[in-house]
Amino acid sequence: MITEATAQSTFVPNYDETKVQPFSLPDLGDIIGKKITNVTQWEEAKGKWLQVYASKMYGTFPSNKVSVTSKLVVQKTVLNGIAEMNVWEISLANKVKVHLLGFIPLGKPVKVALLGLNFCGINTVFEDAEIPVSPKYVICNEAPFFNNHFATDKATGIQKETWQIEKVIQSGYATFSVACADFEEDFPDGYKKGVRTVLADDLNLKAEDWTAMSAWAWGLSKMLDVMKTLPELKDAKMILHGHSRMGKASLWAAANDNRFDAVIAIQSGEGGAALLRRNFGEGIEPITNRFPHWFLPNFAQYAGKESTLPMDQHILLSLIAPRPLFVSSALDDKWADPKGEFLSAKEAGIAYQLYGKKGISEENMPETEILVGNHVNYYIRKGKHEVNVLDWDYFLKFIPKVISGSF
Ligand code: GTR
Repeated sequence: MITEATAQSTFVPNYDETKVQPFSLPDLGDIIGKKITNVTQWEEAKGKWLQVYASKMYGTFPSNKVSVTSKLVVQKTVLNGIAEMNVWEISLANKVKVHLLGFIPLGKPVKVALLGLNFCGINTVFEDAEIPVSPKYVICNEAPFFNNHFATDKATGIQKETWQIEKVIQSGYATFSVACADFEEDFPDGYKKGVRTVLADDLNLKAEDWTAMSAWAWGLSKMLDVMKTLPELKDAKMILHGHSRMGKASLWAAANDNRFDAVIAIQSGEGGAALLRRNFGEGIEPITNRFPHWFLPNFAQYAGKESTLPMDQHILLSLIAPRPLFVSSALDDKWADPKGEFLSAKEAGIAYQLYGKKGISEENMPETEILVGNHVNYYIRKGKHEVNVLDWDYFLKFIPKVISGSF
């Protein structure tokens, strides 16, 4: 049975650096009982850490294969002829229908394809009336764009600032988006109509073996299956990006699927890049109370006892090594604990070093709008919890380095 939140939260977030309790972080080698000094040992430890995350936090990431078939339902030239917009109707195991929206620059080889989950339906990402309106429950609910949590055709393009499709295309990159709700609607009972229930037999998993976070992460992998078949993308690096809860899912997806060549985790906070042991901003108690479907029920038991967890989130980031990683924060997004995101990204550098790559050498958090790091990048800007055009300026500085491999 899947439990739902019942307890009233008494959680009071700490926003005072002087009240952050001292903590020490688990070592990468803890899981194999010895200090890790080379990639072979780390590769062995990696499998075990993935198991820890799968059993304590995110649940199983499915390994059974399912059929993934796609049918192009919309194709047109957009943005004054510089890109082709496509919508594919994708069928998972001939049971679950997903819509993937993809923009491919025309007339030049594509070196990068971005993929991200959207919160509120593919028609919010770009203004075009031909993009189908999702029939799924979404967390957005602002009238007149949404009606009782269902997108209307008025929602077309309302999140275009977040996605910056035109800017990305002008930089020469392809960009793809899929709604998290196509895999699982984002509420505690969402699993009942999502992949965790409908594909239970195909994946040989019970709904409670995994979580919404794993369903979204696995969904990204299935979209990658389709993207890998597109001739235009045959030489493209595949870069995952995600904001907030979608940032958490992106990190978990990339940890499991190394076909993702790089990850941009934007303000992913608690359960994403931020250290769980740092008592600042959101904690395990509020996140598991408000979103019991995101994590396994046993994760909630670590609220207030974070130091007893075998892992912390620098290890999730380490699982992405040696692939380039970009962790980004926003100054006013204290709930996501920017410093906890920075420290975690910095600590993950240890895994990158095993591969001869460099993480972040700066000891302290950088000032706003200064990009630091090498294979692990970090930046914080002024302002709130959102993705904006300034963020994209920084992501677009990172992407050429992913292409060239030199940081
Ligand atoms: C918040 C949640 C965060 C973050 C955010 C979002 O309510 O507490 O962990 O995921 O939602 O996804 O925007």
